[in-house]
Amino acid sequence: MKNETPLQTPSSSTLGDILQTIRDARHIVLLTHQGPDGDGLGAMFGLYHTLSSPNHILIPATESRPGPAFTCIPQISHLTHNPQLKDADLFITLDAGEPDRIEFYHTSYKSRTINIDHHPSDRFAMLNYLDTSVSSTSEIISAMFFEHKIHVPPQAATALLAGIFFDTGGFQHNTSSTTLHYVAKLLRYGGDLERVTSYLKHSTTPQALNIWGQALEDLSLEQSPALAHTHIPHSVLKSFNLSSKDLQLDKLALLIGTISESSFGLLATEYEDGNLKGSFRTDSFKNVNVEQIAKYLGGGGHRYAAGFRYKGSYTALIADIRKAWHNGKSDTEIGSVAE
Ligand SMILES: [Mn+2]
Repeated sequence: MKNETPLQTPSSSTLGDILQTIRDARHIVLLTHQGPDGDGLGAMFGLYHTLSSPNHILIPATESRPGPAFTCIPQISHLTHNPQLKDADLFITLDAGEPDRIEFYHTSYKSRTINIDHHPSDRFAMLNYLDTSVSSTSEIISAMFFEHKIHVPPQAATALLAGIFFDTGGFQHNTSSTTLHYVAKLLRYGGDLERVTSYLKHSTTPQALNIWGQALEDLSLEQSPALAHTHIPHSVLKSFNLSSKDLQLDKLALLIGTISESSFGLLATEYEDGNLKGSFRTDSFKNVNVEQIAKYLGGGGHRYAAGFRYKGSYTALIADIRKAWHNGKSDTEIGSVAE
């Protein structure tokens, strides 16, 4: 932590303070770091599409033109490369890191600047909201909207999904259960993740994303063991009338296995009434052997990916997994969780 300067104390602000300051301003310029990326642009356009109104002008501005992949962000053509900086009563710097990396930024704007970032950064602005524990600046903007019950239009939802997708490498790292919960909410607000992923050359069907969104909203985290789990009831599966392959449930299971607060993940699919198919996934660094737990349940697989079939309710299954875990504690193969 660096010392704050005594003359003008840069403050740590809440998302509520920040929202109020944005609402009180009329002419707001949105800025990000040089060579704008998916997160900086996603956060910018999340704000732009949500908060713009005739009396409330938001201007997303970059010096350089972003790469063609970012045309997945709706109306990115509204980006200005020649903004009217004099007229601005507020600047918002997004995903910026240090002030000298920010396009169009000048230190004289400090008393009119809000800095929102997930990088370690000096508190160089009047209001600063810094959280290095989250995936992205777009996740912070999503939190601000959801915590204050602000309606997020579909175009903003798509922009924020693009930001989160970009900074997590397609949910491969820094992805917490909160990140995925926000992703689910953004999908429900009409965010088009398919548009985002297809621009980044990963094609996933709308039906798959729809069912993923439903499953991720129901995600739970257990403490002991640290299991992230969700299930797809038979009624939901039937309504899609597609195979688990078409719904890309293997990718969903993989995604649940990446959640940072958990040691392993479970996706349970009720393929017939009262019959579940379970998929465990984990990462090598988490030091859990999911094959041992699957074996206990009559299945198999390998250390990092294993499956089983189970007759009974989802609740009973979770209880049995807990039992398997605690019985296996003496067997270091199952329970040797790195702390
Ligand atoms: Mn970022």
